[in-house]
Amino acid sequence: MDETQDPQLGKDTLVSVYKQMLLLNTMDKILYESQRQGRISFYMTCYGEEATHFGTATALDNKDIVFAQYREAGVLMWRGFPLTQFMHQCYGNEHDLGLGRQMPVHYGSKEHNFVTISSTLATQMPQASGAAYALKMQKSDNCVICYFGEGAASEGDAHAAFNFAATLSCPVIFFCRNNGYAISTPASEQYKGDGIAGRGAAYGMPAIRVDGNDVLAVYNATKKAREICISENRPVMLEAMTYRVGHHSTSDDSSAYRSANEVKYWKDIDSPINRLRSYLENQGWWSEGENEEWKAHALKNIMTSFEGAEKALKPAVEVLFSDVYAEWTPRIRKQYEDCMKHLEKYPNEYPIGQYKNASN
Ligand SMILES: Cc1ncc(C[n+]2csc(CCOP(=O)(O)OP(=O)(O)O)c2C)c(N)n1
Ligand SMILES: [Mg+2]
Repeated sequence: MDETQDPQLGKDTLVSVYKQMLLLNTMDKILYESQRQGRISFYMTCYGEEATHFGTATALDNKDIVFAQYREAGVLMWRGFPLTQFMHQCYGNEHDLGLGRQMPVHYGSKEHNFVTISSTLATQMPQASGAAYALKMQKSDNCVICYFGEGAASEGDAHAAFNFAATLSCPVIFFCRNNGYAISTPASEQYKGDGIAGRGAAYGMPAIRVDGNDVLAVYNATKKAREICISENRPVMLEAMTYRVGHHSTSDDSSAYRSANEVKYWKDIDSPINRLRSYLENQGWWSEGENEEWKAHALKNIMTSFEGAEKALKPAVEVLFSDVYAEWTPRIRKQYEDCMKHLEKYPNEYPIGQYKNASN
């Protein structure tokens, strides 16, 4: 390691980062398995990409606005989104901030300046440019960070976002997680050029490419990008080279299109978690005993939140119809009334006892 590049984040911060990486990993394991057992409908793991989450999150200000794709749960975790809320969202229960209207992992939290995730690829990108433009008009000292996959970068919306941000001089970090795959399509079939960073120059943006498995390098690059964004009022393209160790989602089986050896290399040899652990151990800041203790503690906390979320009621049926319009339109009211009549007529066909009663 080049000592001059060490950001000297100190023991407390780096141990917290490492602990959260393990916590995220453990949460992924439990929720992935729970989908396999039919307890939640869907899940996406973050395995292998932990350094991109915590390297950026630690370099940002908590008021910087996050537009994420869907594989960035660690950013939200770092900002203090509680485990219970992660679980409530994946269960879509009555405590979920989105009231069960989204698929699992589509988190959002106004309190944490984390805009709700949308499944439709790249829609967050022009929105991020717009939000950055708004920050600029408000003469704010904050910026926007927009996470996207190298696959999403092939969408038309990505071009619109880059060009608007560049021409309107908006303070936004476009953070590409280049994890090698867009579901089953390898990066080698997605573009012929040199990845995503190379596109920065074409849009008139400074660009940085970084080792996305090195949390300290991601921190340094994000810190620099943020500085440029805010002091010069312009977008920066940041490409983190990493690897998606897990399947794309629970709807995918990646053994159909990549070798077990390829995955093993990134999982065991070049994992961001192992790299940070070596750093901590070399500093004398972490030990095997502490590791085991923390893993057990993390699992226990996750299981407690998990069980609580599983037991909670589903949201009231009524919320299927609310929050689209400030006031219900006659058509929505009619749909609501028809739905309630239907449920009254066939009480045994639906598990209505699992749903919160609108009146309680
Ligand atoms: C507009 C649109 N097209 C296709 C899809 C289906 N889809 C979901 S994720 C994905 C791959 C995205 O890959 P990438 O952006 O590299 O992100 P990663 O999953 O690797 O993190 C595709 C094609 C979608 N959700 N939206
Ligand atoms: Mg990808």
